[in-house]
Order: sequence, then structure tokens, then C-alpha cells
Amino acid sequence: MRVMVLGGDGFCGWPTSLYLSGRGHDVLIADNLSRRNIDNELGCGSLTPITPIMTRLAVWQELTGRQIQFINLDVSMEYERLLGSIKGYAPEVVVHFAEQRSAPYSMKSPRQKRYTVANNLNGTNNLLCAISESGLDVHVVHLGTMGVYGYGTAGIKIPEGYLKVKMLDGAREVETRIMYPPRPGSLYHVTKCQDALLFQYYAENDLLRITDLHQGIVWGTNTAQTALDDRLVNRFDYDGDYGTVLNRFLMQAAIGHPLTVHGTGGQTRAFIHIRDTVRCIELAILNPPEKKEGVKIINQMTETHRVRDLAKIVSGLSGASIAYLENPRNEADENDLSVENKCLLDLGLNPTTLKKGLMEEVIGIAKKYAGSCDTSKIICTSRWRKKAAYARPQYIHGEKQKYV
Ligand code: NAD
Ligand code: USQ
Repeated sequence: MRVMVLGGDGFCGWPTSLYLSGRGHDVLIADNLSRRNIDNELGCGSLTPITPIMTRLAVWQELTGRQIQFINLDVSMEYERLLGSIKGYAPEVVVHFAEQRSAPYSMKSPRQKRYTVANNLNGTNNLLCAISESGLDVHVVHLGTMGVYGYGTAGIKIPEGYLKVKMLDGAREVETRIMYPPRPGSLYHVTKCQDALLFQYYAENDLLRITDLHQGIVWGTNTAQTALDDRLVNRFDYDGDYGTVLNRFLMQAAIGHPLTVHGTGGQTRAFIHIRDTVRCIELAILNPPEKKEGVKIINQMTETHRVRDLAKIVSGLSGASIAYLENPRNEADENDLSVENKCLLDLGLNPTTLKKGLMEEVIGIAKKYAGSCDTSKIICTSRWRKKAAYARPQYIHGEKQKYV
């Protein structure tokens, strides 16, 4: 298939582009390299030394003979170029990763709040509008988030996007199907909820075929393809804005830093390994919805874990101590999470669960590049509310400690 990957230079997009290319699909990456610029803005980069995009592509071609094309394009700002490239390349599928994806970054200050909303919503609307305008039948596969469901304890297994409900009109009951009520926990998550409305609208009005993958937290670094050569290595974010919880813990363990649990660590989240992410995306590409089916929503996660349990597992593997920090976010102290993920399992996904071997592999990568770690960037300094305290350790293994 001809696949256009928006955001193909990023943490999920790069390994997906290589995986799809390796599987025989023709791939065109469109990315404005904004994530690399945000590294400069934050004064902190990937722990793994990522090479420039043109080097990455040349190495891939040298090793496999497969060519991946690249255009530097801002999906949210350059509508005419986006439309031109869709008409010119005529993709059968567009995989849409091109959004600002960090919740803490989206809460940092008015500038980042406004950037996240403008970038993500204009990008998604531009893409859908351009596909409609092109007249081509292009399947959009979007990377959404489990976070659209919110993290209150739902009391039910979270279904894949839609809820069957009974409405009461006096004594009369009417059954219907509605989108699961959105409950965003950050401005970044707000954009994903609003994306969902855009998808619903364009699927109904313009009959676009759209799959929205509600993905959990991605962990791990390399896939078989990015591990082929050091110059293809995937990015590894560990800082307080972009580093996600499990990869952060694994990196912290590797460098002997206390594991930074927010609050009680009672938050339960959904997880998926990067190797499963790339497989799921191909499964979604190969199984598009029908034109009038509406948006196909799939929960892209393989297991759920409580943050403090993850910390204990990583501590058990590595001997790292655990620091319980004041939580910089506005989130429930404890939540349960039970999620339906039948769609991908039925399509043939064989999940990579959080096995000791893989966790050690990530620790191995973190140890190899430990010298690049700037420990001053580890603690999360973004905060959800003005008066909320910055993350500061309260106690480590029961004892109050001062953290510098
Ligand atoms: P990332 O920041 O590493 O990659 C995003 C890529 O998109 C970057 O290369 C960036 O330069 C590009 N981009 C951003 N705005 C753009 C624009 N306007 N025009 C062109 N390119 C643009 O993020 P990621 O971790 O690879 O996440 C990709 C997608 O998957 C995001 O939409 C995110 O919400 C979703 N997701 C990620 C995770 C995770 O744990 N990483 C979990 C669930 C969902
Ligand atoms: N947390 C800690 N310690 C840390 C970092 C995080 O306790 O050092 C806690 C957070 O407070 C939160 C949980 O771990 O309760 C998850 O945080 P995270 O940064 O790993 O993940 P999150 O902010 O939810 O965002 C990430 C991706 C985002 C994606 C989302 C999927 O950055 O793009 O949409 O995971 S999900 O969480 O399922 O919504």
C-alpha cells in the first residue's frame, strides 16, 4: 500500500515507518521536525543519540534497499502543500501521528497551551479537509489516546469508543449508541477529545474512512528495524515533560536515580510496547472501516498497571529506591482501569507483555547512553494548577529526604 506517515520522525512514527517499509509498503514521511525543535526549547534531548532524518533514511536504504521519501511539512500551517502532497502521492492510507503529545508540556505555560491546541486541532482538521477536497478515497489511521476516557474508576470495562445506553423519556426507555463520554485530564488530552468530534463529523458528512486508535502509554525503545544499526535508533525521552512513566523508571534505575512516583502512585494506566504499536498500526491499515460505517475506534493497549506497582517491579529488578513526590498533576490519587481490547486481539495481535527480559533490555539501552542524561531535567516542573507545588520528594522508602 502507499502510506503517508504524518509525524514519521517521532517516537512512534519512526519505527512505524520502518516497519511498514520493511513489510513492503511504500512510505512517505511528512514531518516539520517540531519535536526536535522542542528538544532545543527545553534544553534536553533524546537519551539515545538520534541522527538527522536524512541520515536515518539513507541508512535504511543502504541496509535494506528500501526507499522512504520525506517532506518537511507543517500539517497545521501549510494546508496547500498538504493538499498538494496528498494529490501528488495519492496515498491509500495516512497514518496521523503529527501532534504535540506531551500532557505536561501542554500545561507548562500559556504559550505551550495555545500551541498544543492550535497545532493539534488545525493539523487534524487540515488533514481531513484536504482528503475531502482531494476527492481521493484515503483511509486515515489516527493515533489517539486512552486518556480520552478519563481516569475516574468507570465501574465497567471501558468499551472500544462507544457505549450502549438506555435513555429515559418519562417511563419510556430508548436504546442508543453514543461516543464514550470524554473526560480529558490535560489540554493535550482535550485536543484528542476534540479530534474525535472532527472524525465523527467528517466520517458522517464527507464519508471519510477513519480509524482512531486509542493508545495507552508506549514503552520500550527499539523495534527489530530500528535495532539494525545505531544510526536508526529510536528516540528515548526521559525528561519531566516528554518522558513517559515506565521508560522514565527504567532510565532512572539505570543511572541510580530514585524512581519518581507522583503522589501515592495509585494511578492505573494502560500500556503497550513499541513493537506492538507498529504491528497494531499495520493491522489497522489492513482492516479499514467501510465508507458509511462511521469512525472505527480501537483500544490499542495490551495491559494495565498501577504506577507504584511498576515502580516496585523496576526497583526489584534493579535495586533502585522509590521516591514518592508531590503530584504536579491534577489527577485522582487512585483509579482502577479495566479496558476492552478485543478488536486488535481478534485481528491477530499477539501482545508483548511486560516481561522481565524486555524491561532489562530497556535498562540496557539506558545504561549504554547514561552519559547523555541531564539529571537536572528528570523532575517534572510543569504543573496543572498555579498554586500546586512543583514535584518535590516527600519521602524515599519511608524517610523524608531533601532532593536537589
Ligand atoms: P513525538 O512527539 O515523538 O512525535 C510526533 C511527531 O509529529 C514529531 O516527529 C513531530 O515533529 C511531528 N509533528 C508534530 N506536529 C506537527 C505538525 N504540525 N506538522 C508536522 N509534523 C508534526 O510523539 P509520539 O510519542 O511519537 O506520539 C505520536 C502520536 O501518538 C501522538 O499523536 C500521540 O498523541 C500518540 N500517542 C503516543 C503515546 C506515547 O506513549 N508516546 C501514547 C498514546 C498515543
Ligand atoms: N507519573 C509518575 N512519575 C513520573 C511520570 C509520570 O508517577 O515520573 C505518573 C503520572 O502522574 C500519570 C502516569 O504516571 O499518572 C502516566 O504519566 P505519563 O507521563 O507516563 O503518561 P501521560 O501523561 O498519560 O501521557 C502519555 C503520552 C501521551 C499518551 C498517553 C496515553 O505522553 O501522548 O496519549 O500516555 S494514556 O496515558 O493512556 O492516556
